[in-house]
Amino acid sequence: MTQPDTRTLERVKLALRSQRIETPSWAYANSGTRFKVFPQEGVPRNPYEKVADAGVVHQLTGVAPTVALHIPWDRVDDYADLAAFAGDHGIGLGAINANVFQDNDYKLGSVTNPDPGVRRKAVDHLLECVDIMDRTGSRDLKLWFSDGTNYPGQDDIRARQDRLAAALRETYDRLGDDQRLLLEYKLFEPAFYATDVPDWGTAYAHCLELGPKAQVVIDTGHHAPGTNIEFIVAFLLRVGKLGAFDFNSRFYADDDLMVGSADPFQLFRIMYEIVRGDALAPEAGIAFMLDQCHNIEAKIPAIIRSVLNVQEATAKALLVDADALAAAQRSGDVLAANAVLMDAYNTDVRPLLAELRTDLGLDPDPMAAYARSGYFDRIRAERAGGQQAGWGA
Ligand code: RM4
Ligand code: MN
Repeated sequence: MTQPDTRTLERVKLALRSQRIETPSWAYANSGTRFKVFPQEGVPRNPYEKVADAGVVHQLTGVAPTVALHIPWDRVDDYADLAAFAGDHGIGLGAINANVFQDNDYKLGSVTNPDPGVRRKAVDHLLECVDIMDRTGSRDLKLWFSDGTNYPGQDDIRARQDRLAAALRETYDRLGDDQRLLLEYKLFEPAFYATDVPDWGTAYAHCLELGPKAQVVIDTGHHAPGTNIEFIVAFLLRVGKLGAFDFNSRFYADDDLMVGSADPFQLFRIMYEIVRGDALAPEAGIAFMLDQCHNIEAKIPAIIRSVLNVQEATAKALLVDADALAAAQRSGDVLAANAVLMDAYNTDVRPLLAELRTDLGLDPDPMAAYARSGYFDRIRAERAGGQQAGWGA
Protein backbone atom coordinates (compact mmCIF):
# COMPACT_ATOMS: atom_id res chain seq x y z
CA MET A 1 0.00 0.00 0.00
CA THR A 2 1.49 3.31 -1.06
CA GLN A 3 0.67 6.55 0.69
CA PRO A 4 -1.79 8.78 -1.20
CA ASP A 5 -0.07 11.23 -3.56
CA THR A 6 -0.27 15.01 -3.20
CA ARG A 7 -3.01 15.40 -5.81
CA THR A 8 -5.17 12.85 -4.04
CA LEU A 9 -4.60 14.53 -0.71
CA GLU A 10 -5.58 17.92 -2.12
CA ARG A 11 -8.72 16.45 -3.68
CA VAL A 12 -9.70 14.81 -0.39
CA LYS A 13 -9.06 17.96 1.63
CA LEU A 14 -11.12 20.02 -0.80
CA ALA A 15 -14.08 17.65 -0.48
CA LEU A 16 -13.75 17.62 3.33
CA ARG A 17 -13.90 21.41 3.42
CA SER A 18 -17.51 21.35 2.29
CA GLN A 19 -18.63 18.66 4.74
CA ARG A 20 -21.37 19.67 7.20
CA ILE A 21 -22.37 17.70 10.29
CA GLU A 22 -25.33 18.83 12.39
CA THR A 23 -25.27 18.25 16.14
CA PRO A 24 -28.40 17.55 18.23
CA SER A 25 -29.44 19.94 21.00
CA TRP A 26 -30.51 17.01 23.18
CA ALA A 27 -27.01 15.55 23.23
CA TYR A 28 -25.84 18.55 25.26
CA ALA A 29 -28.57 18.04 27.87
CA ASN A 30 -29.06 15.42 30.54
CA SER A 31 -30.36 12.51 28.55
CA GLY A 32 -29.12 9.07 27.92
CA THR A 33 -31.20 5.99 28.39
CA ARG A 34 -34.82 5.09 28.78
CA PHE A 35 -34.19 3.81 32.31
CA LYS A 36 -31.86 6.20 34.06
CA VAL A 37 -30.46 9.59 33.28
CA PHE A 38 -27.19 10.27 35.10
CA PRO A 39 -26.88 14.03 35.62
CA GLN A 40 -23.64 15.84 34.82
CA GLU A 41 -22.24 19.18 35.88
CA GLY A 42 -22.29 22.16 33.57
CA VAL A 43 -25.23 20.88 31.55
CA PRO A 44 -27.33 23.54 29.75
CA ARG A 45 -30.45 24.79 31.51
CA ASN A 46 -32.24 26.04 28.44
CA PRO A 47 -32.09 25.98 24.62
CA TYR A 48 -29.82 29.04 24.56
CA GLU A 49 -27.14 27.26 26.56
CA LYS A 50 -27.43 24.19 24.32
CA VAL A 51 -26.90 26.42 21.30
CA ALA A 52 -23.86 27.98 22.97
CA ASP A 53 -22.33 24.51 23.48
CA ALA A 54 -23.04 23.62 19.86
CA GLY A 55 -21.21 26.82 18.89
CA VAL A 56 -18.13 25.59 20.75
CA VAL A 57 -18.20 22.27 18.88
CA HIS A 58 -18.32 24.11 15.56
CA GLN A 59 -15.63 26.55 16.58
CA LEU A 60 -13.26 23.67 17.33
CA THR A 61 -14.14 21.29 14.50
CA GLY A 62 -15.10 23.72 11.73
CA VAL A 63 -17.62 21.27 10.26
CA ALA A 64 -20.64 21.45 12.60
CA PRO A 65 -22.30 24.75 11.66
CA THR A 66 -25.88 23.90 12.67
CA VAL A 67 -27.72 22.49 15.67
CA ALA A 68 -30.97 20.51 15.47
CA LEU A 69 -33.83 21.39 17.80
CA HIS A 70 -36.36 19.06 19.42
CA ILE A 71 -39.81 20.42 20.20
CA PRO A 72 -41.07 20.77 22.94
CA TRP A 73 -37.68 20.27 24.62
CA ASP A 74 -36.38 23.39 22.89
CA ARG A 75 -39.52 25.48 22.94
CA VAL A 76 -38.77 29.21 23.35
CA ASP A 77 -40.92 32.34 23.19
CA ASP A 78 -39.02 33.91 20.34
CA TYR A 79 -37.43 31.62 17.74
CA ALA A 80 -36.04 34.52 15.71
CA ASP A 81 -34.19 35.57 18.84
CA LEU A 82 -32.80 32.04 19.32
CA ALA A 83 -31.71 32.02 15.67
CA ALA A 84 -29.98 35.39 16.15
CA PHE A 85 -28.29 34.06 19.30
CA ALA A 86 -27.08 31.04 17.30
CA GLY A 87 -25.72 33.43 14.69
CA ASP A 88 -23.79 35.27 17.40
CA HIS A 89 -22.24 31.92 18.29
CA GLY A 90 -21.22 31.23 14.71
CA ILE A 91 -23.87 28.64 13.92
CA GLY A 92 -27.42 28.31 12.59
CA LEU A 93 -30.50 26.37 13.65
CA GLY A 94 -31.00 23.14 11.76
CA ALA A 95 -33.69 20.49 11.56
CA ILE A 96 -36.78 20.66 13.72
CA ASN A 97 -37.53 17.33 15.39
CA ALA A 98 -41.13 16.69 16.37
CA ASN A 99 -41.92 14.88 19.59
CA VAL A 100 -45.13 12.89 19.74
CA PHE A 101 -43.81 10.18 22.02
CA GLN A 102 -43.80 11.61 25.54
CA ASP A 103 -47.38 12.51 26.31
CA ASN A 104 -49.82 10.33 28.28
CA ASP A 105 -52.28 10.65 25.43
CA TYR A 106 -49.91 8.72 23.18
CA LYS A 107 -50.09 5.45 25.11
CA LEU A 108 -51.71 3.75 22.13
CA GLY A 109 -49.90 5.80 19.52
CA SER A 110 -49.81 9.35 18.21
CA VAL A 111 -50.72 9.82 14.54
CA THR A 112 -51.92 6.21 14.31
CA ASN A 113 -53.90 6.26 17.57
CA PRO A 114 -57.39 4.76 17.26
CA ASP A 115 -58.82 7.92 18.91
CA PRO A 116 -59.31 10.71 16.34
CA GLY A 117 -58.92 13.34 19.09
CA VAL A 118 -55.43 12.09 19.93
CA ARG A 119 -54.55 11.94 16.25
CA ARG A 120 -55.67 15.57 15.88
CA LYS A 121 -53.47 16.60 18.78
CA ALA A 122 -50.46 14.79 17.28
CA VAL A 123 -50.92 16.28 13.82
CA ASP A 124 -51.40 19.74 15.34
CA HIS A 125 -48.00 19.32 16.96
CA LEU A 126 -46.43 18.42 13.61
CA LEU A 127 -48.02 21.52 12.06
CA GLU A 128 -46.74 23.62 14.95
CA CYS A 129 -43.26 22.34 14.13
CA VAL A 130 -43.64 23.63 10.57
CA ASP A 131 -44.69 27.03 12.00
CA ILE A 132 -41.47 26.98 14.03
CA MET A 133 -39.46 26.11 10.91
CA ASP A 134 -40.89 29.21 9.25
CA ARG A 135 -39.47 31.28 12.09
CA THR A 136 -36.10 29.53 12.46
CA GLY A 137 -35.53 29.26 8.72
CA SER A 138 -35.10 25.49 9.07
CA ARG A 139 -35.39 23.40 5.94
CA ASP A 140 -36.13 20.02 7.51
CA LEU A 141 -38.90 18.58 9.64
CA LYS A 142 -37.75 15.27 11.09
CA LEU A 143 -40.44 12.83 12.12
CA TRP A 144 -40.06 9.78 14.27
CA PHE A 145 -43.08 7.92 15.59
CA SER A 146 -42.90 5.39 18.38
CA ASP A 147 -46.28 4.14 17.19
CA GLY A 148 -47.22 0.50 16.95
CA THR A 149 -48.87 -2.32 18.80
CA ASN A 150 -47.56 -4.73 21.38
CA TYR A 151 -50.09 -7.52 20.93
CA PRO A 152 -51.76 -9.31 18.06
CA GLY A 153 -55.27 -7.94 17.63
CA GLN A 154 -54.57 -4.85 19.73
CA ASP A 155 -55.41 -2.58 16.81
CA ASP A 156 -55.93 -2.83 13.08
CA ILE A 157 -52.48 -2.89 11.48
CA ARG A 158 -53.77 -1.75 8.11
CA ALA A 159 -55.98 1.05 9.47
CA ARG A 160 -52.95 2.39 11.32
CA GLN A 161 -51.14 2.72 7.99
CA ASP A 162 -54.11 4.70 6.64
CA ARG A 163 -54.02 7.02 9.66
CA LEU A 164 -50.26 7.45 9.28
CA ALA A 165 -50.64 8.30 5.60
CA ALA A 166 -53.35 10.88 6.37
CA ALA A 167 -51.24 12.56 9.07
CA LEU A 168 -48.19 12.69 6.82
CA ARG A 169 -50.28 14.09 3.97
CA GLU A 170 -51.68 16.91 6.08
CA THR A 171 -48.20 17.79 7.32
CA TYR A 172 -46.66 17.54 3.87
CA ASP A 173 -49.27 19.86 2.40
CA ARG A 174 -48.39 22.48 5.01
CA LEU A 175 -44.69 22.59 3.97
CA GLY A 176 -43.29 25.61 2.17
CA ASP A 177 -41.55 25.27 -1.19
CA ASP A 178 -38.10 24.92 0.34
CA GLN A 179 -39.06 22.73 3.26
CA ARG A 180 -38.84 18.96 3.52
CA LEU A 181 -40.41 16.19 5.54
CA LEU A 182 -37.89 13.60 6.67
CA LEU A 183 -39.31 10.30 7.88
CA GLU A 184 -37.43 8.00 10.22
CA TYR A 185 -37.96 4.32 10.72
CA LYS A 186 -37.05 2.18 13.71
CA LEU A 187 -37.26 -1.55 14.06
CA PHE A 188 -38.03 -1.87 17.71
CA GLU A 189 -40.00 0.96 19.27
CA PRO A 190 -42.59 0.60 20.68
CA ALA A 191 -42.32 -3.11 19.95
CA PHE A 192 -40.71 -5.80 17.88
CA TYR A 193 -44.26 -7.08 17.43
CA ALA A 194 -45.61 -4.32 15.16
CA THR A 195 -44.06 -0.90 14.77
CA ASP A 196 -45.91 1.33 12.31
CA VAL A 197 -42.73 2.55 10.56
CA PRO A 198 -40.33 -0.31 11.27
CA ASP A 199 -38.07 -0.24 8.22
CA TRP A 200 -36.79 1.76 5.30
CA GLY A 201 -39.21 0.11 2.91
CA THR A 202 -42.20 1.41 4.84
CA ALA A 203 -40.68 4.88 5.16
CA TYR A 204 -39.79 4.87 1.46
CA ALA A 205 -43.30 3.85 0.39
CA HIS A 206 -44.89 6.65 2.41
CA CYS A 207 -42.38 9.21 1.10
CA LEU A 208 -42.98 8.08 -2.46
CA GLU A 209 -46.72 8.50 -2.01
CA LEU A 210 -46.24 11.97 -0.50
CA GLY A 211 -44.06 13.49 -3.20
CA PRO A 212 -40.63 15.01 -3.83
CA LYS A 213 -40.40 16.97 -0.57
CA ALA A 214 -40.59 13.76 1.50
CA GLN A 215 -37.45 11.74 2.06
CA VAL A 216 -36.18 8.98 4.31
CA VAL A 217 -33.87 9.38 7.32
CA ILE A 218 -31.46 6.58 8.06
CA ASP A 219 -30.83 6.47 11.80
CA THR A 220 -27.91 4.10 12.03
CA GLY A 221 -29.08 2.82 15.43
CA HIS A 222 -32.48 1.65 14.25
CA HIS A 223 -31.63 -1.62 12.52
CA ALA A 224 -31.36 -5.26 13.38
CA PRO A 225 -27.84 -6.50 14.10
CA GLY A 226 -26.14 -7.44 10.86
CA THR A 227 -28.25 -5.18 8.64
CA ASN A 228 -26.29 -3.95 5.64
CA ILE A 229 -26.89 -0.22 6.03
CA GLU A 230 -24.72 0.75 3.07
CA PHE A 231 -27.12 -1.17 0.86
CA ILE A 232 -29.97 1.02 2.10
CA VAL A 233 -27.86 4.13 1.48
CA ALA A 234 -27.08 3.03 -2.08
CA PHE A 235 -30.70 2.12 -2.82
CA LEU A 236 -32.26 5.31 -1.48
CA LEU A 237 -29.63 7.56 -3.05
CA ARG A 238 -30.16 5.97 -6.44
CA VAL A 239 -33.87 6.80 -6.35
CA GLY A 240 -33.42 10.27 -4.83
CA LYS A 241 -35.15 9.41 -1.57
CA LEU A 242 -32.33 9.65 0.93
CA GLY A 243 -32.84 12.86 2.91
CA ALA A 244 -30.69 12.53 5.99
CA PHE A 245 -28.76 10.51 8.50
CA ASP A 246 -29.12 10.30 12.23
CA PHE A 247 -25.67 9.03 13.09
CA ASN A 248 -24.96 7.05 16.22
CA SER A 249 -23.78 3.65 17.31
CA ARG A 250 -26.48 1.12 18.14
CA PHE A 251 -24.82 -0.78 20.95
CA TYR A 252 -26.88 0.69 23.77
CA ALA A 253 -29.86 -1.36 22.61
CA ASP A 254 -30.90 1.99 21.20
CA ASP A 255 -29.35 4.78 19.24
CA ASP A 256 -27.45 6.80 21.76
CA LEU A 257 -23.74 6.05 21.56
CA MET A 258 -20.99 7.83 19.67
CA VAL A 259 -21.05 7.16 15.95
CA GLY A 260 -18.12 5.18 14.64
CA SER A 261 -17.02 4.17 18.11
CA ALA A 262 -17.62 0.42 18.04
CA ASP A 263 -17.86 -0.11 14.30
CA PRO A 264 -15.83 2.48 12.38
CA PHE A 265 -15.71 0.12 9.41
CA GLN A 266 -19.48 0.28 9.02
CA LEU A 267 -19.34 4.07 9.07
CA PHE A 268 -16.64 3.96 6.39
CA ARG A 269 -18.81 1.69 4.22
CA ILE A 270 -21.74 4.07 4.60
CA MET A 271 -19.63 7.10 3.74
CA TYR A 272 -18.17 5.27 0.77
CA GLU A 273 -21.68 4.92 -0.70
CA ILE A 274 -22.20 8.64 -0.10
CA VAL A 275 -19.00 9.48 -1.95
CA ARG A 276 -19.85 6.94 -4.68
CA GLY A 277 -23.26 8.59 -5.05
CA ASP A 278 -21.71 12.07 -5.18
CA ALA A 279 -23.79 13.10 -2.18
CA LEU A 280 -21.28 14.58 0.23
CA ALA A 281 -21.51 18.26 -0.68
CA PRO A 282 -24.36 20.28 0.89
CA GLU A 283 -25.85 20.87 -2.59
CA ALA A 284 -26.67 17.16 -2.77
CA GLY A 285 -29.24 17.81 -0.05
CA ILE A 286 -28.34 15.03 2.39
CA ALA A 287 -28.43 16.23 6.00
CA PHE A 288 -25.70 14.54 8.02
CA MET A 289 -26.90 14.75 11.60
CA LEU A 290 -25.91 13.16 14.86
CA ASP A 291 -28.67 11.70 17.03
CA GLN A 292 -26.95 10.77 20.23
CA CYS A 293 -27.07 11.15 23.98
CA HIS A 294 -24.13 11.00 26.30
CA ASN A 295 -24.86 9.29 29.53
CA ILE A 296 -21.61 8.20 31.16
CA GLU A 297 -19.16 10.21 29.06
CA ALA A 298 -18.62 13.98 29.09
CA LYS A 299 -21.04 15.50 26.62
CA ILE A 300 -19.21 18.18 24.65
CA PRO A 301 -16.04 16.10 24.11
CA ALA A 302 -18.23 13.15 23.12
CA ILE A 303 -19.89 15.25 20.47
CA ILE A 304 -16.54 16.55 19.23
CA ARG A 305 -15.26 12.97 19.07
CA SER A 306 -18.36 11.92 17.11
CA VAL A 307 -17.92 14.72 14.58
CA LEU A 308 -14.28 13.71 14.15
CA ASN A 309 -15.28 10.06 13.69
CA VAL A 310 -17.60 11.01 10.83
CA GLN A 311 -14.88 13.17 9.32
CA GLU A 312 -12.31 10.36 9.55
CA ALA A 313 -14.63 7.84 7.92
CA THR A 314 -15.37 10.37 5.17
CA ALA A 315 -11.67 11.02 4.54
CA LYS A 316 -11.08 7.28 4.15
CA ALA A 317 -14.08 6.94 1.84
CA LEU A 318 -12.72 9.77 -0.29
CA LEU A 319 -9.40 7.93 -0.56
CA VAL A 320 -10.92 4.93 -2.33
CA ASP A 321 -9.25 4.69 -5.73
CA ALA A 322 -12.36 4.76 -7.91
CA ASP A 323 -10.55 3.84 -11.14
CA ALA A 324 -8.73 0.89 -9.61
CA LEU A 325 -11.95 -0.28 -8.01
CA ALA A 326 -13.92 -0.05 -11.24
CA ALA A 327 -11.20 -1.92 -13.13
CA ALA A 328 -11.11 -4.71 -10.56
CA GLN A 329 -14.91 -4.94 -10.57
CA ARG A 330 -15.05 -5.04 -14.39
CA SER A 331 -12.53 -7.81 -14.57
CA GLY A 332 -14.31 -9.76 -11.85
CA ASP A 333 -11.26 -9.66 -9.59
CA VAL A 334 -12.97 -10.04 -6.26
CA LEU A 335 -9.85 -9.92 -4.12
CA ALA A 336 -8.39 -6.90 -5.88
CA ALA A 337 -11.66 -5.00 -5.59
CA ASN A 338 -11.93 -5.73 -1.90
CA ALA A 339 -8.28 -4.75 -1.43
CA VAL A 340 -8.92 -1.31 -2.96
CA LEU A 341 -11.55 -0.59 -0.31
CA MET A 342 -9.43 -2.01 2.48
CA ASP A 343 -6.39 0.02 1.43
CA ALA A 344 -8.41 3.19 1.79
CA TYR A 345 -9.92 2.09 5.09
CA ASN A 346 -6.53 1.17 6.52
CA THR A 347 -4.93 4.50 5.66
CA ASP A 348 -4.15 6.67 8.67
CA VAL A 349 -5.98 9.89 7.80
CA ARG A 350 -5.18 11.70 11.03
CA PRO A 351 -2.21 13.63 9.58
CA LEU A 352 -4.35 14.69 6.61
CA LEU A 353 -7.11 15.91 8.93
CA ALA A 354 -4.64 17.76 11.14
CA GLU A 355 -3.34 19.49 8.02
CA LEU A 356 -6.86 20.36 6.90
CA ARG A 357 -7.62 21.96 10.26
CA THR A 358 -4.42 23.93 10.20
CA ASP A 359 -5.34 25.14 6.70
CA LEU A 360 -8.70 26.26 8.11
CA GLY A 361 -7.05 28.11 10.98
CA LEU A 362 -8.20 25.56 13.55
CA ASP A 363 -6.28 23.66 16.18
CA PRO A 364 -5.16 20.36 14.60
CA ASP A 365 -6.42 18.47 17.66
CA PRO A 366 -9.95 19.62 18.61
CA MET A 367 -10.20 17.27 21.60
CA ALA A 368 -7.05 18.67 23.15
CA ALA A 369 -8.08 22.21 22.26
CA TYR A 370 -11.37 21.73 24.09
CA ALA A 371 -9.62 20.32 27.16
CA ARG A 372 -7.30 23.34 27.20
CA SER A 373 -10.03 25.89 26.52
CA GLY A 374 -11.34 26.13 30.08
CA TYR A 375 -14.89 26.08 28.69
CA PHE A 376 -15.97 23.23 30.93
CA ASP A 377 -14.78 24.97 34.11
CA ARG A 378 -16.69 28.06 33.01
CA ILE A 379 -19.99 26.32 32.36
CA ARG A 380 -19.65 24.23 35.49
CA ALA A 381 -19.45 27.43 37.54
CA GLU A 382 -21.96 29.46 35.54
CA ARG A 383 -24.61 26.77 35.32
CA ALA A 384 -24.50 25.68 38.94
CA GLY A 385 -27.98 26.96 39.79
CA GLY A 386 -31.30 26.38 38.10
CA GLN A 387 -32.85 23.38 36.51
CA GLN A 388 -30.68 21.51 34.04
CA ALA A 389 -32.34 20.58 30.77
CA GLY A 390 -33.25 16.96 30.34
CA TRP A 391 -35.36 15.17 27.82
CA GLY A 392 -38.53 15.57 29.74
CA ALA A 393 -39.21 11.89 30.26
C1 RM4 B 1 -35.56 8.27 18.72
C2 RM4 B 1 -35.32 8.73 17.30
C3 RM4 B 1 -35.45 10.22 17.13
C4 RM4 B 1 -34.94 11.01 18.30
C5 RM4 B 1 -35.33 10.44 19.63
C6 RM4 B 1 -34.69 11.21 20.76
O1 RM4 B 1 -35.09 6.99 18.91
O2 RM4 B 1 -34.08 8.30 16.86
O3 RM4 B 1 -34.73 10.64 15.99
O4 RM4 B 1 -35.50 12.26 18.16
O5 RM4 B 1 -34.95 9.09 19.68
MN1 MN C 1 -33.07 9.39 15.23
